[in-house]
Amino acid sequence: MRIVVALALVLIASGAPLSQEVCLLFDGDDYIDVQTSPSLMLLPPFSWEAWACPSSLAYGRNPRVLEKGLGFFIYYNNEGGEDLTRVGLFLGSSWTQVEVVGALSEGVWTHIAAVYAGSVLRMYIDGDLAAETVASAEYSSSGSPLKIGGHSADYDYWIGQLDEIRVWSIERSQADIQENMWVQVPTDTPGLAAYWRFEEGNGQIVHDSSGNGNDAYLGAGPEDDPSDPTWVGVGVAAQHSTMSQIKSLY
Ligand SMILES: [Ca+2]
Ligand SMILES: [Ca+2]
Repeated sequence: MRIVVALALVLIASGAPLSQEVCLLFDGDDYIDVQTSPSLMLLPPFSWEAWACPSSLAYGRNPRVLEKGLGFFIYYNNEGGEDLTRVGLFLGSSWTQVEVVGALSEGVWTHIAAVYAGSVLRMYIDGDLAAETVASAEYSSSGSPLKIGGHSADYDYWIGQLDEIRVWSIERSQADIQENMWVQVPTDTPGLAAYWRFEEGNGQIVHDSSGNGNDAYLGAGPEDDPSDPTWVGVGVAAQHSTMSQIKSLY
């Protein structure tokens, strides 16, 4: 009976399932710079999320899933063996962040979401609330590019796969996160500021499926270059079977 109920919940989610996915593999010096645009000049509330599958966690610094200058980030910290996954944003004159130990494993896809509505910063791991903190200093929207796979100052590169990166101009509830982490989000979804599905499978351009035009090229330039992440299949769907989807709903 539990399985029947869970499958029903999957089916009522808003988009098509994440199946037959491709994604991008970042090998330790790869990145994507998304130039800022009005849709990415966010003020609270806003939310950001990604699927991440590290191929190595041995890197001794702070590999980035994404970072937007003095704006917001998701990264992994293992500088002293801490094994921390962090989300944060720049408030007032310093970073405010929350963290959780042991959220990531090599070769395993994990969903990381952050929500900031102007007073509390929350982090969700695989749809579960993992950490939160009061955070009420003023947020100034950053005009920096949104860098996927690296630190804004060009270091701390991700080693592994990334997929389904979404930025929202609204507060996403836990139910929103849980219901949509496994499915494609329709282009006209209210509050969807930017959305990279990484479904192109070839070429230099990752398209923004939000409708806001935040397309970007791979690596350092629009031609093939050593900083290009590599198209690989299958993405998120590969390591999350139907059973793990069901498990995630309980
Ligand atoms: Ca994908
Ligand atoms: Ca390139």
